[in-house]
Amino acid sequence: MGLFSKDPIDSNESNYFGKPKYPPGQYITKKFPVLTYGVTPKIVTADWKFKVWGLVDEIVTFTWDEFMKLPQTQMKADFHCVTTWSRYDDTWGGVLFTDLVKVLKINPEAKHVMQHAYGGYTTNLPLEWMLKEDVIFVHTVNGEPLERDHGGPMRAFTPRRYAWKGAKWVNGLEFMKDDRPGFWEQNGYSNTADPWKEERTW
Ligand SMILES: Nc1nc2c(c(=O)[nH]1)N[C@H]1C(S)=C(S)[C@@H](COP(=O)(O)O)O[C@H]1N2
Ligand SMILES: [Mo]
Repeated sequence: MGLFSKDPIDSNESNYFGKPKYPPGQYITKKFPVLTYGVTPKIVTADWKFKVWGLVDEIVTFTWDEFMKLPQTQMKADFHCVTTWSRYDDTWGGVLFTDLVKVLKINPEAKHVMQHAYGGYTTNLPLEWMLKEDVIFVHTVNGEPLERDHGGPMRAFTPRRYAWKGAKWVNGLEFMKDDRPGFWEQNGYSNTADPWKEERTW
């Protein structure tokens, strides 16, 4: 079998947030392709920093150890890449955005969030969508440390959106009043990125 399996899929199944398990136009893969634009940063956890700025009452910088002291969650979810492959039922471990925000002082004017990453990648989402209960900063996949090519030591993952909405090597969040396009959003990918509506480009 090649990279993509075209086995028949049961389109009656739904996922945990009520959407069909298999979004239109996606193939199942058991491999985990790497999609990186540009360099692959090399970050060790001892040097890793995660900064929160913009419309917050206090700028905060977390070290790795501080981030690990936040509540840790394991979650089964599916990963949809805009280039039409999807991975199903991996277990993702890390810190939920909803747990992170509990220790932040976000200004009520903040309506949008920019994820920033080592290497300069960015991606934007409305704060309301970041607050979905499955948006997670991942350091562990299926019990193993997240591989460097996949964003290790830490990446963001937004299961309800195409995967470019999660920054690999994530190192910060910027809270904003107005929306601003991130890297792929400036280069033709959809701003909203809903796999069930096939919002791939704009
Ligand atoms: N920092 C960074 N994050 C990124 C990307 C990237 O190029 N750089 N690519 C995005 C895209 S387009 C996808 S599909 C996923 C791919 O994740 P993977 O390489 O682990 O499969 O990461 C997203 N996050
Ligand atoms: Mo992608």
